Order: sequence, then structure tokens, then C-alpha cells
Amino acid sequence: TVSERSFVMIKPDGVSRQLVGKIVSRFEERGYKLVAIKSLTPSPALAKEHYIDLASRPFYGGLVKYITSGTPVVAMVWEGKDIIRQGRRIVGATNPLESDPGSVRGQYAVSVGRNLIHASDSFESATKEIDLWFSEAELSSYEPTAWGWVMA
Ligand code: DAT
Ligand code: MG
Repeated sequence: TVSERSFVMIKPDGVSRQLVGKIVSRFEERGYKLVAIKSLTPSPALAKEHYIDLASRPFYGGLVKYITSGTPVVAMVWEGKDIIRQGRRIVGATNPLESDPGSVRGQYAVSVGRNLIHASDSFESATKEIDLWFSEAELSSYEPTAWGWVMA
């Protein structure tokens, strides 16, 4: 739906490589609405909870360490028609070897363990992740100028 929201996070490698503007532009230029954005170094507790579904995987520890490295992440909420599925398309496949070359990972990433960006993969995970990373007061309500043309 038009009011669907997704949680998107530029990981520390994306911030360190100074790709924040280019990545944000992809969502902005597509017509999506920036509902929230902040830069932070997540606590281990936050990173672990964010990736809790992967807790049994061998790379879980390394993944949490990477996300909490001290180089910040940029956490965002984007809103608009089909943003959850479109966000996954903009981000690209998990393994950069399989990412569409037009996607963020397909253009900038080469390693699955340094794949630059996260986007919610379902309505359930989007709801959980937005609630985990943001308070209600941090989520803005407004209408971008061309909203009606893009989201019709
Ligand atoms: P995605 O980030 O595309 O939603 P996921 O939820 O399956 O992918 O995994 C979360 C992150 O964990 C992923 O972005 C990178 C890391 N990861 C996944 N599989 C991995 C693997 N085989 N080796 C190392 N890191 C991996
Ligand atoms: Mg995932």
C-alpha cells in the first residue's frame, strides 16, 4: 500500500566508503518518502536483536561485530507504495555475486559479509525493525510535493 514502510540501514562499510548520499538518492529519486534518518553506532544488544533470526548461523558473531564496529550506521525509515519489495530490489541480492548490477550491492559490493546495506524483507520484519530502531516520536508525517504523481 501507499503508506507501507520499510527499515533500511546503511552498514558501517557504506558509511566508511562515503556512499551515504548515493544510496539515499536512490530511494529519494524513486519517489519514496524519508520518514526517519539517524546515524549511530548500535549497541551489541541492538545488533544482536536486529539479527536474532540468524543467531544460530556461523557468521552471526562476525556480523554483530561488523555492525557494532564503531564506524556508524545510517538507520532510516522509507515509506511508499510497495517499499518493502522495492527496497529489496534497490538493495539487491544478499550475495553480491547474485545482485543485479543496477542494485546498490550489485554496483558497490563484492563480499556477502560486507554488503553495504540492509532492507526489511517482509511486513513483519519491517514492523519489528522500525519499532526496534526508532521511537514513535522520531517518525515524521508529511507529504512530499510530488507524492500524488508518484504513488498514484
Ligand atoms: P539480507 O541482508 O539480504 O536480508 P540475510 O537476512 O539472509 O540477508 O542476512 C543478513 C546479513 O548477514 C547479510 O546481509 C550478510 C550476512 N550474511 C548472510 N549470509 C552470510 C554468509 N553466508 N556469510 C557471511 N555473512 C552472511
Ligand atoms: Mg535479512
